Amino acid sequence: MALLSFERKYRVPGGTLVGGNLFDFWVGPFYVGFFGVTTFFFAALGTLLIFYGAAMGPTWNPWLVTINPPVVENGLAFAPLMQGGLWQIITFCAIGAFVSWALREVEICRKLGIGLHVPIAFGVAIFAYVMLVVIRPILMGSWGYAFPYGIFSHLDWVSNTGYTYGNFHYNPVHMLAVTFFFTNALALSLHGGLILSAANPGKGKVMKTPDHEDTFFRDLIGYSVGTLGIHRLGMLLAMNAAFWSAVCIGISGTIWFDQWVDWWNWWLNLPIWANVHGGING
Ligand code: UQ2
Repeated sequence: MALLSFERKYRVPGGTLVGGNLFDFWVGPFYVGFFGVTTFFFAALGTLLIFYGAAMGPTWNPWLVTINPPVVENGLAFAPLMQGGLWQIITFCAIGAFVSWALREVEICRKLGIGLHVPIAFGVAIFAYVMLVVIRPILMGSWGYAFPYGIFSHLDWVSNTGYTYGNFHYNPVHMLAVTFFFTNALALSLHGGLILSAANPGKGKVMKTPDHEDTFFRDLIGYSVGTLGIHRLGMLLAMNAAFWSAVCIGISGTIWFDQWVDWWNWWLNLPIWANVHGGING
């Protein structure tokens, strides 16, 4: 079955969360739905406001254009448009667009009768963004702690925020998140490599099967996680990477205020050696 006729077979009505069948239609290959309309609205408005902010700013250099949040002194109040108000509206549009996109995914899943794994995984990425620009700023009492929307400016924010806590690599939850990111890269490179190796056995030869994939890893390490298992593992690793990233920044400046290296003093202060002569407590 050609791809388009296959898709037409599964272009079923229903499964919408809101709006009944009012928005239950496609534009070309794209399902619209109520949340397609809201995604388009928020994305278009947010993008226009970014260009408006750029037009009001000192440069069109795409590396340097930045839409800054209000100053810290502004607290949690609404700010004048050119002093962070634009950032506040753009943030609202961004969250509106991301959540709309996730709900449009949910509607498509319901139409197809498949699980909600994709929107749930995307939800963790949205959570990480919301942690940075809403939850943490509110817990710290000012929108000024959120990051600016610009290529260089957001990198400067990450650098400054990291150094505010000494060396962020000493944040134990940052360690956990980074470990998930790296393990995710390992798992995807193993998986991508394995699939491509089975699909490309050499010119003129027939593609190999999952049996060959299992056998490769059983020969190599005595274990195959399996064709379904590798995707479960991938989802687990990716979601944990995003989740613990959100937690590691969320606890910085809200429940932990010191240099992150000082967190490890609990180790130095363990009673086994804390009061040993010549130790850190004399
Ligand atoms: C596998 C398998 C796949 C895979 C991969 C493996 C047939 C096509 C990559 C091997 C993965 C293992 C053993 C898990 C490694 C664990 C971590 C934490 C990286 O067995 O089944 O399906 O793609």
